[in-house]
Amino acid sequence: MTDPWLVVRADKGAVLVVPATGPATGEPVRVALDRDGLVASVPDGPSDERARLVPAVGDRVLLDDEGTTLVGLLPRRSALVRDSAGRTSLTQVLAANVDVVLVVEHLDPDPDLGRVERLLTLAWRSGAQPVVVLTKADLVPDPAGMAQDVAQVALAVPVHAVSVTDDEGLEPLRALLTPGATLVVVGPSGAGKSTLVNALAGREVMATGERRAGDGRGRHTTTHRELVPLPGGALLIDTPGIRAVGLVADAAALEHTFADVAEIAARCRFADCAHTTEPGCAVRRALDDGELTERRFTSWRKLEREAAYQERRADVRLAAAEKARWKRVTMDYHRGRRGPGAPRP
Ligand SMILES: Nc1nc2c(ncn2[C@@H]2O[C@H](COP(=O)(O)OP(=O)(O)O)[C@@H](O)[C@H]2O)c(=O)[nH]1
Ligand SMILES: [Mg+2]
Ligand SMILES: [Zn+2]
Repeated sequence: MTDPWLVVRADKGAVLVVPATGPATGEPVRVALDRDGLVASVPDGPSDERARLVPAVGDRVLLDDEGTTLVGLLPRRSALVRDSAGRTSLTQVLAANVDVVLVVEHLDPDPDLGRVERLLTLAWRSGAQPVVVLTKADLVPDPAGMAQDVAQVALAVPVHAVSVTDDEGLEPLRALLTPGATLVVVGPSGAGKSTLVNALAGREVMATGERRAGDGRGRHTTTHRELVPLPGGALLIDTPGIRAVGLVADAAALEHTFADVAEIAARCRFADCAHTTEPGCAVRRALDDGELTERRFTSWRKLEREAAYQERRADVRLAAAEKARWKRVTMDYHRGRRGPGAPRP
Protein backbone atom coordinates (compact mmCIF):
# COMPACT_ATOMS: atom_id res chain seq x y z
CA MET A 1 0.00 0.00 0.00
CA THR A 2 2.53 2.56 -1.09
CA ASP A 3 2.31 4.22 -4.48
CA PRO A 4 -1.08 5.41 -5.65
CA TRP A 5 -2.78 4.00 -8.73
CA LEU A 6 -4.73 5.96 -11.34
CA VAL A 7 -8.26 4.86 -12.29
CA VAL A 8 -8.47 4.75 -16.09
CA ARG A 9 -11.88 3.16 -16.18
CA ALA A 10 -14.62 2.67 -13.60
CA ASP A 11 -17.25 0.01 -14.16
CA LYS A 12 -19.89 -1.44 -11.90
CA GLY A 13 -18.02 -3.71 -9.54
CA ALA A 14 -14.50 -3.10 -10.80
CA VAL A 15 -11.98 -0.47 -11.80
CA LEU A 16 -9.04 -0.57 -14.18
CA VAL A 17 -5.92 1.07 -12.76
CA VAL A 18 -2.39 1.91 -13.89
CA PRO A 19 0.48 3.15 -11.69
CA ALA A 20 -0.14 6.86 -11.02
CA THR A 21 3.54 7.70 -10.93
CA GLY A 22 5.88 7.30 -13.85
CA PRO A 23 4.83 6.66 -17.43
CA ALA A 24 1.28 5.32 -17.51
CA THR A 25 2.05 2.64 -20.06
CA GLY A 26 1.45 -1.09 -19.86
CA GLU A 27 -1.76 -3.03 -19.40
CA PRO A 28 -4.16 -1.70 -16.78
CA VAL A 29 -4.81 -3.91 -13.77
CA ARG A 30 -8.41 -4.88 -12.97
CA VAL A 31 -9.37 -4.52 -9.33
CA ALA A 32 -12.74 -5.71 -8.10
CA LEU A 33 -14.62 -3.48 -5.68
CA ASP A 34 -16.39 -4.70 -2.58
CA ARG A 35 -20.06 -5.59 -2.60
CA ASP A 36 -21.34 -2.03 -2.77
CA GLY A 37 -18.71 -1.01 -5.28
CA LEU A 38 -17.52 1.56 -2.78
CA VAL A 39 -14.26 2.52 -1.10
CA ALA A 40 -14.32 2.83 2.64
CA SER A 41 -11.65 5.38 3.40
CA VAL A 42 -10.08 8.62 2.32
CA PRO A 43 -6.64 8.81 3.95
CA ASP A 44 -5.98 12.27 5.41
CA GLY A 45 -9.41 13.43 4.27
CA PRO A 46 -11.73 15.38 6.54
CA SER A 47 -13.63 12.97 8.75
CA ASP A 48 -16.96 13.42 7.00
CA GLU A 49 -15.22 12.55 3.74
CA ARG A 50 -14.19 9.25 5.24
CA ALA A 51 -17.55 8.12 4.00
CA ARG A 52 -17.94 5.43 1.42
CA LEU A 53 -17.14 6.76 -2.01
CA VAL A 54 -17.38 5.37 -5.51
CA PRO A 55 -14.08 5.67 -7.38
CA ALA A 56 -14.29 7.56 -10.69
CA VAL A 57 -12.07 7.91 -13.71
CA GLY A 58 -9.12 10.13 -12.75
CA ASP A 59 -9.15 9.10 -9.10
CA ARG A 60 -5.92 8.19 -7.33
CA VAL A 61 -6.48 5.07 -5.26
CA LEU A 62 -4.49 2.86 -2.92
CA LEU A 63 -4.36 -0.93 -3.13
CA ASP A 64 -3.51 -3.43 -0.43
CA ASP A 65 -0.12 -5.21 -0.37
CA GLU A 66 -1.34 -7.94 -2.67
CA GLY A 67 -2.56 -5.31 -5.13
CA THR A 68 -5.93 -7.00 -5.32
CA THR A 69 -8.12 -4.86 -3.09
CA LEU A 70 -8.89 -1.18 -3.16
CA VAL A 71 -8.30 0.22 0.30
CA GLY A 72 -8.41 3.97 -0.13
CA LEU A 73 -9.16 6.97 -2.28
CA LEU A 74 -6.90 10.04 -2.22
CA PRO A 75 -8.56 13.46 -1.78
CA ARG A 76 -9.79 14.93 -5.08
CA ARG A 77 -8.53 18.30 -6.27
CA SER A 78 -11.56 18.70 -8.51
CA ALA A 79 -14.56 16.64 -9.53
CA LEU A 80 -16.96 16.77 -12.44
CA VAL A 81 -20.29 15.77 -10.95
CA ARG A 82 -23.77 15.16 -12.14
CA ASP A 83 -27.01 14.94 -10.27
CA SER A 84 -27.82 11.39 -9.33
CA ALA A 85 -31.22 9.87 -8.87
CA GLY A 86 -29.62 7.26 -6.63
CA ARG A 87 -30.68 6.95 -3.01
CA THR A 88 -27.24 6.60 -1.51
CA SER A 89 -25.65 9.68 -2.97
CA LEU A 90 -26.80 13.01 -4.26
CA THR A 91 -24.28 13.30 -7.03
CA GLN A 92 -22.29 11.00 -9.23
CA VAL A 93 -18.67 11.82 -9.97
CA LEU A 94 -18.06 11.63 -13.72
CA ALA A 95 -14.34 12.38 -13.54
CA ALA A 96 -11.95 13.31 -10.76
CA ASN A 97 -8.82 15.47 -10.60
CA VAL A 98 -9.55 17.27 -13.85
CA ASP A 99 -7.75 20.51 -14.79
CA VAL A 100 -9.53 21.45 -18.02
CA VAL A 101 -13.07 20.69 -19.15
CA LEU A 102 -13.42 20.80 -22.94
CA VAL A 103 -17.05 21.68 -23.64
CA VAL A 104 -17.48 20.17 -27.10
CA GLU A 105 -20.31 21.41 -29.33
CA HIS A 106 -20.77 20.98 -33.10
CA LEU A 107 -21.03 23.89 -35.53
CA ASP A 108 -23.12 21.70 -37.85
CA PRO A 109 -25.94 21.33 -36.97
CA ASP A 110 -26.02 24.78 -35.34
CA PRO A 111 -24.60 24.95 -31.83
CA ASP A 112 -27.15 24.80 -29.02
CA LEU A 113 -26.34 27.81 -26.84
CA GLY A 114 -28.46 26.58 -23.93
CA ARG A 115 -26.53 23.33 -23.87
CA VAL A 116 -23.22 25.23 -23.90
CA GLU A 117 -24.41 27.29 -20.91
CA ARG A 118 -25.45 24.15 -19.08
CA LEU A 119 -22.16 22.36 -19.72
CA LEU A 120 -20.20 25.48 -18.75
CA THR A 121 -22.06 25.48 -15.42
CA LEU A 122 -21.09 21.85 -14.94
CA ALA A 123 -17.49 22.75 -15.79
CA TRP A 124 -17.32 25.80 -13.48
CA ARG A 125 -18.73 23.75 -10.65
CA SER A 126 -16.01 21.13 -11.04
CA GLY A 127 -13.26 23.54 -10.11
CA ALA A 128 -11.51 23.00 -13.46
CA GLN A 129 -11.01 25.55 -16.24
CA PRO A 130 -13.65 25.38 -18.98
CA VAL A 131 -12.70 25.70 -22.67
CA VAL A 132 -15.29 25.63 -25.46
CA VAL A 133 -14.42 23.58 -28.56
CA LEU A 134 -16.65 24.05 -31.61
CA THR A 135 -16.19 21.08 -33.93
CA LYS A 136 -16.80 20.41 -37.64
CA ALA A 137 -15.66 23.89 -38.73
CA ASP A 138 -15.09 22.40 -42.20
CA LEU A 139 -18.85 21.99 -42.63
CA VAL A 140 -19.85 25.66 -42.21
CA PRO A 141 -18.99 28.77 -44.25
CA ASP A 142 -18.20 31.11 -41.32
CA PRO A 143 -16.84 29.20 -38.30
CA ALA A 144 -15.15 32.33 -36.89
CA GLY A 145 -18.41 34.28 -36.90
CA MET A 146 -20.23 31.41 -35.21
CA ALA A 147 -17.46 31.16 -32.63
CA GLN A 148 -17.99 34.84 -31.86
CA ASP A 149 -21.69 34.22 -31.23
CA VAL A 150 -20.89 31.35 -28.88
CA ALA A 151 -18.25 33.46 -27.11
CA GLN A 152 -21.05 35.86 -26.12
CA VAL A 153 -22.53 33.17 -23.89
CA ALA A 154 -19.16 31.79 -22.77
CA LEU A 155 -17.87 34.68 -20.68
CA ALA A 156 -14.23 34.51 -19.61
CA VAL A 157 -13.88 31.19 -21.43
CA PRO A 158 -11.62 30.52 -24.45
CA VAL A 159 -13.64 29.46 -27.52
CA HIS A 160 -11.96 27.52 -30.35
CA ALA A 161 -13.44 26.49 -33.67
CA VAL A 162 -11.73 23.33 -34.93
CA SER A 163 -11.86 20.84 -37.74
CA VAL A 164 -10.28 17.49 -37.13
CA THR A 165 -10.94 16.57 -40.76
CA ASP A 166 -8.82 19.49 -41.98
CA ASP A 167 -6.51 19.53 -38.93
CA GLU A 168 -7.51 23.16 -38.32
CA GLY A 169 -7.52 25.04 -35.02
CA LEU A 170 -6.11 22.23 -32.90
CA GLU A 171 -2.88 23.99 -31.88
CA PRO A 172 -4.37 25.90 -28.89
CA LEU A 173 -5.78 22.61 -27.62
CA ARG A 174 -2.50 20.74 -28.07
CA ALA A 175 -0.90 23.51 -26.00
CA LEU A 176 -3.11 22.45 -23.06
CA LEU A 177 -1.60 18.96 -23.05
CA THR A 178 1.16 19.75 -20.59
CA PRO A 179 2.71 16.93 -18.52
CA GLY A 180 0.41 16.02 -15.65
CA ALA A 181 -2.55 18.01 -17.01
CA THR A 182 -5.88 16.17 -17.08
CA LEU A 183 -8.47 17.15 -19.69
CA VAL A 184 -11.99 15.80 -20.01
CA VAL A 185 -14.31 16.20 -23.01
CA VAL A 186 -18.03 16.69 -22.41
CA GLY A 187 -20.80 17.32 -24.90
CA PRO A 188 -23.64 15.72 -26.79
CA SER A 189 -23.34 12.44 -28.63
CA GLY A 190 -22.06 12.96 -32.16
CA ALA A 191 -20.31 16.26 -31.37
CA GLY A 192 -16.96 14.75 -32.24
CA LYS A 193 -15.54 14.16 -28.75
CA SER A 194 -13.90 10.83 -29.49
CA THR A 195 -12.63 12.12 -32.85
CA LEU A 196 -11.05 15.03 -30.98
CA VAL A 197 -9.52 12.74 -28.36
CA ASN A 198 -7.98 10.64 -31.15
CA ALA A 199 -6.61 13.75 -32.86
CA LEU A 200 -5.07 15.04 -29.64
CA ALA A 201 -3.72 11.59 -28.76
CA GLY A 202 -2.24 11.29 -32.25
CA ARG A 203 -3.61 7.78 -32.66
CA GLU A 204 -6.88 5.87 -32.75
CA VAL A 205 -7.60 5.31 -29.06
CA MET A 206 -11.37 5.70 -29.10
CA ALA A 207 -13.95 4.33 -31.52
CA THR A 208 -15.88 7.01 -33.38
CA GLY A 209 -18.97 6.77 -35.49
CA GLU A 210 -21.40 8.17 -37.98
CA ARG A 211 -24.69 9.19 -36.49
CA ARG A 212 -27.36 6.70 -37.35
CA ALA A 213 -30.41 8.26 -38.95
CA GLY A 214 -33.44 8.08 -36.69
CA ASP A 215 -32.20 7.67 -33.15
CA GLY A 216 -29.18 9.95 -33.58
CA ARG A 217 -26.87 7.48 -31.89
CA GLY A 218 -23.57 6.65 -33.47
CA ARG A 219 -22.66 3.17 -34.57
CA HIS A 220 -19.62 3.46 -32.37
CA THR A 221 -21.08 5.51 -29.59
CA THR A 222 -18.75 5.82 -26.61
CA THR A 223 -20.46 3.93 -23.81
CA HIS A 224 -18.14 4.49 -20.88
CA ARG A 225 -15.80 7.12 -19.54
CA GLU A 226 -12.21 6.28 -20.27
CA LEU A 227 -8.93 7.90 -19.36
CA VAL A 228 -6.20 7.88 -22.02
CA PRO A 229 -2.65 8.55 -20.80
CA LEU A 230 -0.71 10.41 -23.51
CA PRO A 231 3.01 9.82 -24.15
CA GLY A 232 3.75 13.47 -23.23
CA GLY A 233 2.34 12.96 -19.72
CA ALA A 234 -1.09 14.56 -20.14
CA LEU A 235 -4.25 12.59 -19.39
CA LEU A 236 -7.33 12.76 -21.63
CA ILE A 237 -10.77 11.56 -20.55
CA ASP A 238 -13.42 10.70 -23.14
CA THR A 239 -17.06 10.48 -22.06
CA PRO A 240 -20.33 9.39 -23.62
CA GLY A 241 -22.79 12.19 -24.36
CA ILE A 242 -24.43 13.43 -21.16
CA ARG A 243 -28.15 14.00 -21.39
CA ALA A 244 -29.24 17.47 -20.32
CA VAL A 245 -31.19 16.23 -17.33
CA GLY A 246 -29.02 15.35 -14.43
CA LEU A 247 -26.45 18.06 -14.92
CA VAL A 248 -25.92 19.71 -11.59
CA ALA A 249 -26.82 23.36 -11.50
CA ASP A 250 -25.26 25.15 -8.58
CA ALA A 251 -25.69 28.76 -7.51
CA ALA A 252 -21.98 29.61 -7.39
CA ALA A 253 -21.31 28.02 -10.78
CA LEU A 254 -24.27 29.89 -12.28
CA GLU A 255 -22.74 33.16 -11.08
CA HIS A 256 -19.78 32.31 -13.31
CA THR A 257 -21.75 31.16 -16.32
CA PHE A 258 -24.19 34.06 -16.14
CA ALA A 259 -21.91 36.76 -14.73
CA ASP A 260 -23.45 39.33 -17.10
CA VAL A 261 -27.02 38.57 -16.01
CA ALA A 262 -26.03 38.55 -12.33
CA GLU A 263 -24.44 41.94 -12.80
CA ILE A 264 -27.61 43.36 -14.39
CA ALA A 265 -29.85 41.79 -11.71
CA ALA A 266 -27.73 43.41 -9.01
CA ARG A 267 -28.95 46.78 -10.34
CA CYS A 268 -32.65 45.98 -9.72
CA ARG A 269 -34.25 48.30 -7.17
CA PHE A 270 -35.37 45.42 -4.95
CA ALA A 271 -32.87 42.84 -3.79
CA ASP A 272 -35.52 40.10 -4.04
CA CYS A 273 -36.76 41.26 -7.47
CA ALA A 274 -38.45 38.46 -9.39
CA HIS A 275 -37.85 40.34 -12.69
CA THR A 276 -41.50 40.21 -13.68
CA THR A 277 -43.44 43.44 -13.02
CA GLU A 278 -41.43 45.10 -10.24
CA PRO A 279 -40.67 48.80 -10.63
CA GLY A 280 -37.01 49.57 -11.20
CA CYS A 281 -36.22 46.11 -12.58
CA ALA A 282 -32.88 46.33 -14.37
CA VAL A 283 -33.37 42.91 -15.97
CA ARG A 284 -36.67 43.94 -17.63
CA ARG A 285 -34.96 47.12 -18.81
CA ALA A 286 -32.03 45.14 -20.25
CA LEU A 287 -34.47 42.86 -22.06
CA ASP A 288 -36.31 45.87 -23.50
CA ASP A 289 -33.03 47.52 -24.59
CA GLY A 290 -31.76 44.32 -26.13
CA GLU A 291 -28.76 44.33 -23.76
CA LEU A 292 -29.96 40.90 -22.61
CA THR A 293 -31.61 38.37 -24.91
CA GLU A 294 -34.85 36.66 -23.99
CA ARG A 295 -33.14 33.32 -24.70
CA ARG A 296 -30.31 33.90 -22.23
CA PHE A 297 -32.69 35.26 -19.60
CA THR A 298 -34.93 32.18 -19.90
CA SER A 299 -31.91 29.86 -19.84
CA TRP A 300 -30.68 31.56 -16.64
CA ARG A 301 -34.09 31.33 -14.93
CA LYS A 302 -34.37 27.66 -15.82
CA LEU A 303 -30.96 26.74 -14.40
CA GLU A 304 -31.57 28.92 -11.31
CA ARG A 305 -34.78 27.02 -10.62
CA GLU A 306 -32.98 23.71 -11.05
CA ALA A 307 -30.21 24.83 -8.70
CA ALA A 308 -32.77 25.87 -6.07
CA TYR A 309 -34.56 22.55 -6.39
CA GLN A 310 -31.35 20.55 -6.09
CA GLU A 311 -30.32 22.59 -3.05
CA ARG A 312 -33.64 21.91 -1.31
CA ARG A 313 -33.30 18.24 -2.07
CA ALA A 314 -29.75 18.24 -0.68
CA ASP A 315 -31.01 19.96 2.47
CA VAL A 316 -33.70 17.34 2.96
CA ARG A 317 -31.19 14.56 2.54
CA LEU A 318 -28.69 16.25 4.83
CA ALA A 319 -31.37 16.70 7.49
CA ALA A 320 -32.29 13.02 7.22
CA ALA A 321 -28.63 11.98 7.54
CA GLU A 322 -28.20 14.28 10.54
CA LYS A 323 -31.30 12.83 12.21
CA ALA A 324 -29.99 9.30 11.66
CA ARG A 325 -26.64 10.29 13.14
CA TRP A 326 -28.27 11.72 16.27
CA LYS A 327 -30.36 8.65 16.68
CA ARG A 328 -27.16 6.60 16.60
CA VAL A 329 -25.40 8.91 19.05
CA THR A 330 -28.28 8.81 21.55
CA MET A 331 -28.56 5.07 21.20
CA ASP A 332 -24.84 4.74 21.94
CA TYR A 333 -25.32 7.04 24.94
CA HIS A 334 -28.16 4.98 26.38
CA ARG A 335 -26.28 1.80 25.68
CA GLY A 336 -23.31 3.29 27.56
CA ARG A 337 -25.50 4.15 30.56
CA ARG A 338 -26.96 0.71 30.68
CA GLY A 339 -23.50 -0.71 30.63
CA PRO A 340 -22.30 -3.54 28.44
CA GLY A 341 -24.64 -6.46 28.36
CA ALA A 342 -27.25 -4.72 30.49
CA PRO A 343 -30.74 -6.02 29.87
CA ARG A 344 -33.14 -3.87 27.91
CA PRO A 345 -35.55 -1.94 30.14
N1 LIG B 1 -16.71 16.91 -41.05
C1 LIG B 1 -16.28 16.63 -39.82
N2 LIG B 1 -16.79 15.57 -39.17
C2 LIG B 1 -16.35 15.30 -37.94
C3 LIG B 1 -15.37 16.11 -37.29
N3 LIG B 1 -15.16 15.60 -36.06
C4 LIG B 1 -15.96 14.53 -35.94
N4 LIG B 1 -16.68 14.33 -37.06
C5 LIG B 1 -17.63 13.24 -37.33
O1 LIG B 1 -18.71 13.29 -36.39
C6 LIG B 1 -19.17 11.97 -36.11
C7 LIG B 1 -19.24 11.76 -34.61
O2 LIG B 1 -17.94 11.78 -34.08
P1 LIG B 1 -17.57 11.11 -32.67
O3 LIG B 1 -16.17 11.50 -32.38
O4 LIG B 1 -17.90 9.67 -32.63
O5 LIG B 1 -18.58 11.90 -31.71
P2 LIG B 1 -18.82 11.70 -30.13
O6 LIG B 1 -20.11 10.99 -29.99
O7 LIG B 1 -18.92 13.09 -29.56
O8 LIG B 1 -17.66 10.95 -29.58
C8 LIG B 1 -18.19 11.02 -36.80
O9 LIG B 1 -18.77 10.56 -37.99
C9 LIG B 1 -16.99 11.88 -37.10
O10 LIG B 1 -16.29 11.46 -38.23
C10 LIG B 1 -14.85 17.24 -38.02
O11 LIG B 1 -14.00 18.01 -37.55
N5 LIG B 1 -15.35 17.44 -39.28
MG1 LIG C 1 -17.60 9.19 -28.51
ZN1 LIG D 1 -35.39 42.68 -11.56
